[in-house]
Amino acid sequence: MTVAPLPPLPAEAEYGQLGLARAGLAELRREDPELAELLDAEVRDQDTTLAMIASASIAAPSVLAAGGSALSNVTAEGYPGARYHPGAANFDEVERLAVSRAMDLFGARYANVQPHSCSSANLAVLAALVPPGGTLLGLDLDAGGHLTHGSPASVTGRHYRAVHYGLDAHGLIDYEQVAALAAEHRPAVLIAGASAYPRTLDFARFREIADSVGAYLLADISHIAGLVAAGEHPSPVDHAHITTTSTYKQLGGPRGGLILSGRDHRTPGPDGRTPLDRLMQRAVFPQNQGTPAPAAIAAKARAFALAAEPRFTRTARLTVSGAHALAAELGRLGHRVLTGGTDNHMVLIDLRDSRLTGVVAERALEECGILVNRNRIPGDTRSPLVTSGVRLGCNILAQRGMGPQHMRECAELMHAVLAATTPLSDTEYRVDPHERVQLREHVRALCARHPLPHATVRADDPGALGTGAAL
Ligand code: DSN
Repeated sequence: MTVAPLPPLPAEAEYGQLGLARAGLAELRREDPELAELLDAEVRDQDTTLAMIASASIAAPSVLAAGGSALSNVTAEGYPGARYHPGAANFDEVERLAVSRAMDLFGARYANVQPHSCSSANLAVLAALVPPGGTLLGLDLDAGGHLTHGSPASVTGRHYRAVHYGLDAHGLIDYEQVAALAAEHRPAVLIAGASAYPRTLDFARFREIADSVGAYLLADISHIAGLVAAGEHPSPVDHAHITTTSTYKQLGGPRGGLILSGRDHRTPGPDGRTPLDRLMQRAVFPQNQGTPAPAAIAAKARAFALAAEPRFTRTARLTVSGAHALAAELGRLGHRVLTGGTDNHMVLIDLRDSRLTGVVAERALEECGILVNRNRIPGDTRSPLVTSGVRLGCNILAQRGMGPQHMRECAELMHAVLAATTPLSDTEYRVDPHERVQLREHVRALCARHPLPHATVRADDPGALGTGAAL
């Protein structure tokens, strides 16, 4: 049989990911303008909106490119060097890179980069460490905990006996109560972590309590992972047996999760023999997930590299100092700031003294181009869809280069929107139309002065893709 000569490779610049990205975006524009326009609109909206969502950050174009890369086409269950499918040579190297970068970034001795989210990471960890029907102890959802920390709305509150600790009169974690509940209920796992808690977590204290009852300590740092990586919040990695995090909230990574372990990585699991690192490997695959997401793992590798750079550390510092200033400015304007301030990126506002509910504040602010999210506050009697508070975060403001000196303007803008809002019921409201137009313009101008990094690509940039759409 005669084999025809291979056609020449395409020009260097167009071959590989760059060629794919260009071809993909051109194809989208040509064949699916409706979708292409929505993707472009999203880039424009993100650039012209003041996002203060505490659980969000902006991924760099290279993270988005890795996440949309040809690795998406690889199906390979298992781990590097031990896959259940062929064709994983590049993916093996990418996963090894992601694991070693994650360990370096967090000073960990074990990392698993396969969880599709931190929720799935938590489910895997709990399934490995808590027997069916066993007890776990975590922060109450209403006090700022997370669904997967034993909420009745999650399988973690149905398949386990979930006990919850709460906050003291100042809105701070009540470590005495944690210790008392641990002694009374002897949980298999104690969870340290929160979705809406603006203060520093004392991981050493949590570990002492876990040790006093023979529990494993799971630290879920989804909301503060960037601060931990940058040294702006104490690290739990050598205090907790296992640490979990999502990779998008504060790490500028793709949607995904991560499991870490530090000095306890060889500590035996519940069977008294299997070390925790081996237990976690099995817990993720095959016990809780099948195929990993190779392109997302490439994007994690890229995000971990960026998070190790000095620029990330500078942004993390700006995030914390900005949040501190934002809390102070909002307090000055008469808003009730929970716990009186913040130690991290997050500010929680209690709206109960105002005429507005959380959902009304959220929607009115969104109309004027400011994104915050409604949040229940301790003792809230309103439903999670309505709530009596809002949660703000400074991750994205800091990525825009906005720090303490810009927070007066941000706080005054928020205050002006809320003052221009007339509630008609718990969910209905009216924003003064004249004020709305003016405030929206003000927000747009503020965003233009502090554009998102990389939101626009210069036409003369050799890497320009000719569209604002993410890859
Ligand atoms: N856990 C949700 C939050 O805190 O906003 C989404 O990641």
